[in-house]
Amino acid sequence: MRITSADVLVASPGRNFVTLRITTEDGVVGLGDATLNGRELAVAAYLSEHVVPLLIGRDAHRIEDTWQYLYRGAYWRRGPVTMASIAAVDTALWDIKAKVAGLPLYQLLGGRSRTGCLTYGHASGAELPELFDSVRAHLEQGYRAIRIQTGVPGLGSVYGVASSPNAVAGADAGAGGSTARYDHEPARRSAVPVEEQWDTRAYLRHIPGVFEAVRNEFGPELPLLHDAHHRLTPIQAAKLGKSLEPYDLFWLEDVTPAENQAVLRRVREHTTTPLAIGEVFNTIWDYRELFEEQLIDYVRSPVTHAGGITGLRRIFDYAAVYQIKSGVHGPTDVSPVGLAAAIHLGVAIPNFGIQEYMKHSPETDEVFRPGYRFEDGLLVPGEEPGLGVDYDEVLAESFPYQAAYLPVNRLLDGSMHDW
Ligand code: GCO
Ligand code: MG
Repeated sequence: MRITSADVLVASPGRNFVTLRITTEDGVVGLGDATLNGRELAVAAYLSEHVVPLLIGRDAHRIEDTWQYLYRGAYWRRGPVTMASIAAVDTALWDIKAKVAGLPLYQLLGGRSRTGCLTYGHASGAELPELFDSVRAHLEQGYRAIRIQTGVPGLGSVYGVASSPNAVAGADAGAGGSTARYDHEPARRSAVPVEEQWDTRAYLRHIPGVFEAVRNEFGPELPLLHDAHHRLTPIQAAKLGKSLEPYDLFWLEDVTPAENQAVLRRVREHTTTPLAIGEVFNTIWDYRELFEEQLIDYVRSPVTHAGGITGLRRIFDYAAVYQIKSGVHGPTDVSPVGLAAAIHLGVAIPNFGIQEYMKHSPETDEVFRPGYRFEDGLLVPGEEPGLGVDYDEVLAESFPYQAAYLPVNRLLDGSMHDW
């Protein structure tokens, strides 16, 4: 089954997405997500200049061999641009194989292990009353686990807090568009990144009180999560984990910058708060030390950035040896193709933990027409063959790419900090 064409589709229905569409000689079409927030065109160029020419004429059934060919064959390994490109090819080939088999993709991954993927939603508010309203709105929508992010006194806009408390969850954030939402969409449409301010000591003073208030309001049972977004030193992270222990978090995410795996040892020595990391990782090698020393509890990599179904499934199998579970990254910058792939993988693997779910904008869903459903707090894959996503190219063309960036962070003295 030869590949006859591969198209790199860049569009901005609500936000920017890069989608790879592979077509075989029999006319079977597979989709892969290659979106890398704020660096979309780098992946699009890597794909169209260096990957698409190598795909034409290859046997679409040879998924593993194609993965190895693109990974080993580049000589220059790893990195988000390379691995997002490999992920897109891999996901599209799995989509094709499942369509040819006439089965939803999860059937090829071992079949269903569970009804659906438990999700967590993003509640946020600059102040507590808005945060509580946001938690209530998520509970009404059926979410059974909720991420908590708030403003920090003295700081302006901070990571994780939606632009307006009166917003409707799931409405278009527009990556800088006008409609606000409860969910936090950090990318902004502009020629240069927005600059935010950060003060770690103010944050560390504020956050335990927020969780105390949320527990007092919503009780002990609701699973709560929090994202520190790579901003702390090991000892600050240890202190935060310890100070949040009374509030029984489901996880504390990305406490330190992810490059240095060894610093998690210090954090782990001091706290029993479960740790999640890996949304910026892209290969199994990024996890080796963390798994073997059992320094984390949840794996955050998405299909889109970690080499596709093939790459991420290998990571999950390795994690399972150490009782570490999945916690797949599912922000709005992972397209419905990437999310569908995560759902198929999530219902099949033995060590599923939780799936992040922020809901895409209506424009995004109109272009991608995903077959998955959100029901009672779970994401459930559709039963159509393949991934169950159907890209409307004509509609997508009415949403051309617009430059958009994630913010950058500066400390109060003006120096750059991790965002
Ligand atoms: C999350 C992430 C996102 C990222 C974003 C970057 O936990 O969902 O931290 O909010 O910042 O995906 O592109
Ligand atoms: Mg995160």
